[in-house]
Amino acid sequence: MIRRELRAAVRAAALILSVAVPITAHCGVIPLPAEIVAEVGSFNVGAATVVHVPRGDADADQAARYLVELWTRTNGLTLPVTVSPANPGAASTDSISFERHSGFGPEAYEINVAPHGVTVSAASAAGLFYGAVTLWQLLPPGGAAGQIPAQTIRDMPTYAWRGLMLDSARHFQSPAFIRSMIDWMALHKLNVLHWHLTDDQGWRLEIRKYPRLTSVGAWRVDPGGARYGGFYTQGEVRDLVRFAASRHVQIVPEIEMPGHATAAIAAYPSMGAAGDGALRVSASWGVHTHLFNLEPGTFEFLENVLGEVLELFPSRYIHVGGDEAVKDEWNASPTVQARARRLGIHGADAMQAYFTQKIAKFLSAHGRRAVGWDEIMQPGLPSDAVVMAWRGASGAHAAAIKGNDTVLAPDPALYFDHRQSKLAAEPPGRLIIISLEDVYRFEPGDPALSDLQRRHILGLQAELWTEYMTTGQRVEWMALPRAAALAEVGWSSRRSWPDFLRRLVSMSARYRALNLDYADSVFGIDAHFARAAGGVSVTLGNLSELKDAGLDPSIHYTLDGREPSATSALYEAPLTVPVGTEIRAATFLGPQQASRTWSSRPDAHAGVRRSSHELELCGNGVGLLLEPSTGAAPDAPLAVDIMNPCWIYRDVELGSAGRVTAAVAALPFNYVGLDAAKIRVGDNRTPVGELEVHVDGCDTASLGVLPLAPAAGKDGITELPALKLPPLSGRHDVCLRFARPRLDPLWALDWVEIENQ
Ligand code: TNX
Repeated sequence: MIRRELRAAVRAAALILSVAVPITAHCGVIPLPAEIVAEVGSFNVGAATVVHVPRGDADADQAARYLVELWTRTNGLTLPVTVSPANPGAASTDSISFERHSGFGPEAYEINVAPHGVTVSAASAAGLFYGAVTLWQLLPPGGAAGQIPAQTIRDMPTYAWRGLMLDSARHFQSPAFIRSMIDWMALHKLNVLHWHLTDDQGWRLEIRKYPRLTSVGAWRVDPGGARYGGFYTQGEVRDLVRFAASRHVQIVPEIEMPGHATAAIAAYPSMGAAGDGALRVSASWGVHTHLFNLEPGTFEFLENVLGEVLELFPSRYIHVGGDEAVKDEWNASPTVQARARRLGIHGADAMQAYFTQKIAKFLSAHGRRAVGWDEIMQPGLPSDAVVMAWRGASGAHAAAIKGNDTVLAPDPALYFDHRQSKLAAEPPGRLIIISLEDVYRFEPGDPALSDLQRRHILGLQAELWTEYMTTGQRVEWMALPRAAALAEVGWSSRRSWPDFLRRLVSMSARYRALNLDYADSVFGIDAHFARAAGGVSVTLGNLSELKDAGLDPSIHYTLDGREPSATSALYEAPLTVPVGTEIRAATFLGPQQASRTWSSRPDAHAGVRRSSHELELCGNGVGLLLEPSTGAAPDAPLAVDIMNPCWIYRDVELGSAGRVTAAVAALPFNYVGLDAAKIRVGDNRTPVGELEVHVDGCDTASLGVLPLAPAAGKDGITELPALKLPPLSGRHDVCLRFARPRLDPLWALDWVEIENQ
């Protein structure tokens, strides 16, 4: 009691001296806390600091130990955790105290940093935990001691659901990766891991009653002939669920139905609508047509599966998919049609509604709530079902008006399978750019909703679909730091893009200390080469976005192989260097290095060679960044529109006796559900096909072709023999397109060189 009065007095005094700082860079906290009041002085953290927790308070003890663990990992500082002394007066010097107080919201906390001590107060375990996470970030990363400016932080989230969806079906990640992901989610105060465990390409959850779901459904044969797969045992799942609870992350499992069910039906063909015993787990991407049927035995099967799911996952929410259920098989199946007639259901959409309602009722009866993709919004949807809006935000709007809870998860803004910049360093993914800033500027608020309706928006979530993310490491790159932007949108009531970028520099240092493979795209170096007298002209860039945000970035570089620092040469204008010179460069904000170090040693091809991702695509069908899975690897993934493998190289000087060389890859065409009839094939002149070269348009008579025969049947990247161009002059747009006998293989361009003597 005395303690509290004392604190109130200190606070009142501090208020006189303090200014409610706008958003300031002194705090490296992401997501930005709701309120920060700066005060006078600072608290020294160092080896003498002690962390106190109330006797018998296991939650406070856990939060305190997490703080200590984080400082050990990022600052090499390990502090003792002890029970608070009975006489609080004796504790205040050099101590950090976790305290339990009422009057806080479910995830809210307060941190008071004063020169004589720090207190972290909250009512709940989650509040104490988030207080620890914030306090961890108040100490600059790196040193084993430091100062935290005196301040009071009062914080709570805007939204309760701050999630990431991980697709473990298309590619499988190890339990160790999932554990690490839960850990770094918690560092961003993200609290829902929506775990996409089943799909056409794999069933990844052990179900004791149906062993074929994993013995058959967890394995596929990939295009190259390799068997690919894996699944999580129930023991592994229990461990992960327990670990997630300790990080205040709720795992919401997803079992897809009635579509995205190929793997399950391959394991148990009688559950399928087409009765196809020959169905295999798919190794193709896209929308498949295989659906579960509506027989009583199928619902019994699904309810038994869900029964085991409920035993494993304590989450109140269970996701049952519902997206992209193309109804061809239902429409074509006499059995399904007969069942629908008996049930008095008319039309395929009504059948899906029946499906969802039956499963949602089963979950309600077990005290859980169904979550589904926005296609579940059909007449009769139970009011406790949660709609996950992915086809834009309109599904969330409609759900809120109807009175259903909803989560914003829209494509493309929150689909992290899109690349995040045009830099060569981006791994495979979808070609549309969803930058860090795009995520940061995502607006979850919907002014058209009433207050009552707005309460149905539980929060937001980003999706990590893994068709093109073959490893956990790549998932990490695609997720970070966009998950940091997502976290700030979901948590913070105020936002500032420039300030976020400044705080991200500290956060990046923490990512490095935690060994996380994050993307530095927003700060990364964009390099362009051109041939010049005396060697290669090098242009370094990518600062405009940072400058637009009002920051003052600079690029420093070295030419002697040494690491660049803030005192290395300042890049001001394109440099000309001899061929073979090693250039190292990085982006700096003041003295702090913001990007990773970029390096290159331009060879004789630099300035002439253009990679596919530096060319324009002829159309905008389905743009992807792809790479061959075996054989010679490209420098960067290949940019290709799979509907139209065709590229434009703008404004090339074409003198006489020009030469075109190119490197290509034969990639598997493993896509379904596309309008394949629209893809031009059969226009080849030789059996394998050729790369056609046109100028001033793609429909002009081609100037010549590079036959693909030398690359046929080869893995990886193959350089084709050069094509001599007829005499030409002036600057032209050059179009390169593949003429080929069939869809598979999908020919893709890695790079092209156009030289003229
Ligand atoms: C659509 S979004 C899907 C996924 C794909 C994704 C690729 C949704 C509910 N379904 O099956 O992985 O596009 O971005």
